[in-house]
Order: sequence, then C-alpha cells, then structure tokens
Amino acid sequence: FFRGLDPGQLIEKIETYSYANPIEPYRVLVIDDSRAQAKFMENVLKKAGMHSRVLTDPMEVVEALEDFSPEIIILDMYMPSCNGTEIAKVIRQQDHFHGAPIIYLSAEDDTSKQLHAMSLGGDDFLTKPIDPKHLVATLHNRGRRARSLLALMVRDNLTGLYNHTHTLHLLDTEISRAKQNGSALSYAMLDLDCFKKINDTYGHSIGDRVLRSLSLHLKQRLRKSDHVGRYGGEEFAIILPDTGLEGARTVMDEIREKFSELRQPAAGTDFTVTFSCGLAEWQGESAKELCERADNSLCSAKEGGRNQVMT
Ligand code: GH3
Ligand code: MG
Ligand code: MG
Ligand code: MG
Repeated sequence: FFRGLDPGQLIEKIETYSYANPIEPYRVLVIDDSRAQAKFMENVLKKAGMHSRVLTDPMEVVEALEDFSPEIIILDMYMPSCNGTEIAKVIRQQDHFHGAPIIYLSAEDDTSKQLHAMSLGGDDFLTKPIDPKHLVATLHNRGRRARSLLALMVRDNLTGLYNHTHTLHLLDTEISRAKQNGSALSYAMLDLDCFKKINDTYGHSIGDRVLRSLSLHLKQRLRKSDHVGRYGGEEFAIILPDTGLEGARTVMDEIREKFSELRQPAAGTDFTVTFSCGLAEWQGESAKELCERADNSLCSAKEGGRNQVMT
C-alpha cells in the first residue's frame, strides 16, 4: 500500500487515515495529584477542543491506558505516592505506548533534574505555572507527530488495513469497552479459500491484488466503527462492536456472498474467489479465548466445504 511512494506522497497518504486526521480531537491523559491543577488542565484542554481523562491517583494509569487509549500523556513530576519518571516507566512498558509522547509538569526549575527526567523517557518539560498557549502548542506538535508515526506502525503495508499487533490491541480495547458498557461485541476470522491455487495459477502479484480487493470490499461494506485487520498472509480479522452474533452473521454472510461474485481481473481473463469465515460473540472471556473460538469456527467452515460463515 505504501510501496513506491516518496516521503511527500507518504505523508499525504498517512494523513488520509484516521490516526492522522487533524479533525479527530487528540486524546490526552493528565496525571496530577493536585485536584486544582488537574481541573485547570482539564479546562485548558477542553477549550483547545481536545478529549481529556484526568487521574489524581497514578495507580489507575494502566487501566486508563487500556480504556481511554491516550495519544499524549501529561505527567506531574512530583506526586506523594510516586514520581513522574516511575509512571513514565510503566507507560513505556506497554507495547502500544512505547513511543507515546510524555510531557512532564513541574515547578522544578533545576535544569539538571529536568534533563534527568527527560533521559528517563520524557519528551517535554513544562514548568508551572503553566502557560496554556505553550501547553496547547506543545500538544499540537507532539500529537501530530505521534499520529503520523502511529499511522505507519499500525498499518499493514500491502493492504493498508491494521496489522496483526494493532488488531489485537484494538480487540483488547473493545473488550474493555464492552465490559464497561455491557454492550455486545463480535469477532470474525476470515481466510481466503484455496488461495495457494490462485497464486499458482495467476501469479503472486495477482494474488496480492486479490488481497487488496478483499480489503477494499471489507472497508466499504462494514461500519466505520468496525475494525478490519490483516491477521496474517491471507487471513483477516474483523472486530464488530455493539454487534451480537445474529447481526454479525447477517453482515458477514452478505459480504461473503457479494465478494464471491466479484470478477477478479487477470491477464486476458477473470476469475472469482471465495473466503470462509468463523464468527464468535464475546462472552466475557479473554481476547485470546475469543480468537480461539472464532478460529475453531473458521476450521469448521473450511471442513464444511468453504465459502461459508460458521459460528
Ligand atoms: P484453504 O482454503 O484451506 O485456506 O487453502 P489455501 O490454499 O488458502 O491455504 P494455504 O494456507 O495452504 O495457503 C495460503 C496461501 O496464501 C499460501 C501463500 O503463498 C499465500 N499467501 C500468503 N500471504 C500472501 C501474500 O501476501 N500475497 C500472496 N499473493 N499470497 C500470499
Ligand atoms: Mg504534584
Ligand atoms: Mg490461511
Ligand atoms: Mg486460505
């Protein structure tokens, strides 16, 4: 998908993705033990049109990373229970937040202490009293860059869909959201049928084109709130929030049928391709167990003769 683009075109491409969408407000996590300071920050961010989550207890950070999924983190340097650098370390240990921008807040004006904090994983250091304009400008700069990087990190190169790692991250996020809201969640695993034969008959680059054709087909027919990932070579994963088993089955079966009718062009001819699909509705289990159930259903769909959706 990104192949053969020069850096300028690449940035343009990236900015067409939601992760680099400047209209989507930045999600900012603020961790500050002082309620007054936290409230002040909350107001500044609100006025700047950003989404914020404020924690006065740093122990809640891991949970907040999971269910708020912040893009930027603002950390008070000195808190009674622990200091900002310790929290930064916890954040950096989470795969998805390894490169997330961290901005320290402190009354500290000792340069060597600031440098030490930054050497431990901070990106900026703002001194209290905070100048709102300075803060907002810093957030915009850091946010924009973080989105560009993430857009590259989370995408699969051939299809532009989410890659394996990010698909699993999204599944974790959607599971905790479903837990919190008591909402339904379904998960689908797709695998192209007899794809080896397609490659053998028409060549690998036509095979690649089929993968892109299915990706586009899925993106066009699913809702914006659904997530589509390339799970492996010719395997795809779909996360359907707020969707029960029957709803998911109807959607996936329609997609399956329409895709099986699509003519795939090849030199001087065309052909059709089908996929099999395994579906599972989340029942309170872990992401791993949910994947296993969908995978088992996928195996049944293959054994049952392919080109079908099984639950
Ligand atoms: P089944 O219906 O049982 O899934 O049969 P299959 O032939 O699809 O399954 P198999 O796992 O034997 O083969 C998968 C094929 O997918 C083999 C591999 O070359 C091809 N494949 C995987 N990744 C890519 C890719 O990025 N591009 C192309 N063109 N082919 C790929
Ligand atoms: Mg403090
Ligand atoms: Mg396969
Ligand atoms: Mg296959």
